[in-house]
Amino acid sequence: MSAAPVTITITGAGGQIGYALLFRIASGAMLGPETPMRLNLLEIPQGLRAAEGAALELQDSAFPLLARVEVFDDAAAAFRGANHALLVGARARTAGMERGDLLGANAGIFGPQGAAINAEAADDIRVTVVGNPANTNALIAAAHAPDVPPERFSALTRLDHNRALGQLAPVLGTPVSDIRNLTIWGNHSATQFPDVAHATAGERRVPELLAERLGGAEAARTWLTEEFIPRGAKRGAEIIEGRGSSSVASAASATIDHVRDWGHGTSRGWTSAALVSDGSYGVPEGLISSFPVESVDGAWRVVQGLELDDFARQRIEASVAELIDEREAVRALGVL
Ligand code: NAX
Repeated sequence: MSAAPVTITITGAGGQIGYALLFRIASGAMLGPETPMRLNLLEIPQGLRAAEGAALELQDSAFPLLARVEVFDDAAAAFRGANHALLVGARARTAGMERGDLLGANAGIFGPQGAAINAEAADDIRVTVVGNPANTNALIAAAHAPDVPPERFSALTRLDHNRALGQLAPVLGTPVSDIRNLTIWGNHSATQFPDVAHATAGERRVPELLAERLGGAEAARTWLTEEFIPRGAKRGAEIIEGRGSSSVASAASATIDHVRDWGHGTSRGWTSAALVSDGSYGVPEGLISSFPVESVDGAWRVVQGLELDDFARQRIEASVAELIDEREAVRALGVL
């Protein structure tokens, strides 16, 4: 272990996902077993004690890769020299809160954090936004960081991707590790479109295998539209119903997968991530939307040239329309 430590800033580190994430990062699951790290935990005053408690536990875990852990309530100090920023802390919707209020409250978090990243982070900073509404929060942060190349901003749709894999595997009768080239398109919200049209399981095409397993192409289509897609869209609520709390460990695990693949490359087909659109697949330039992505030499690239049928186009358009609405609402607040 001779490399210089990598600095990782985690916002909302005193929250639930933060707690599930920190120990996996420190164990080396995200950047690999050879990369020492410094962890900067950023919280607001109400969350500081929890973050400090987590920092004590990190110390008590004696992770060999953990060179230092510090807790901050000042964004500029927390992002100083950061190579990775995991923006987890966000303002949750509370009873009676309108969408505009929610977007505005989060703009008040992600705008200043974007500006602090712009001013303080290392030149190779990579930003992963987890806090909801993740796509639009990433858009706001990127807009406040004009010196950071837009492709260094991403929002997490890997949890949606992993959920879709988890749903498909038992129906296909294959392990998740055999399934490749599934895509989550659009927004990390109920409008997201999980697309299996290009997916494979081993040597087989997923649509064909589904038809075989479910008793025909029509039955497979019905399963996709009436079970698979709605269940993915409502999975967060299903978890809340079971656990009494939103997804935490699976969200942390997906964050680890996302950042690991970004740095180390996608070796088993493509995955899904929300990136700044370059206009691919008709998604308006500049929106942060989920795409099929590969990571090559430490950079995400949208997989090009996939054929989309009318059903897929309509689903993607609906989710993109929601992203456009969110962008317009934020513009109306004067944040962009
Ligand atoms: P918690 O409420 O447990 O934790 C959030 C933490 O963020 C709190 O400790 C709070 O003090 C802190 N925080 C708030 N504003 C902050 C700021 N300006 N700077 C630094 N810290 C700040 O929520 P948790 O369950 O950890 O979820 C965190 C976020 O992830 C939420 O927005 C949630 O909706 C979102 N999720 C996103 C997912 C995704 O796939 N993109 C899935 C899981 C999760 O729903």
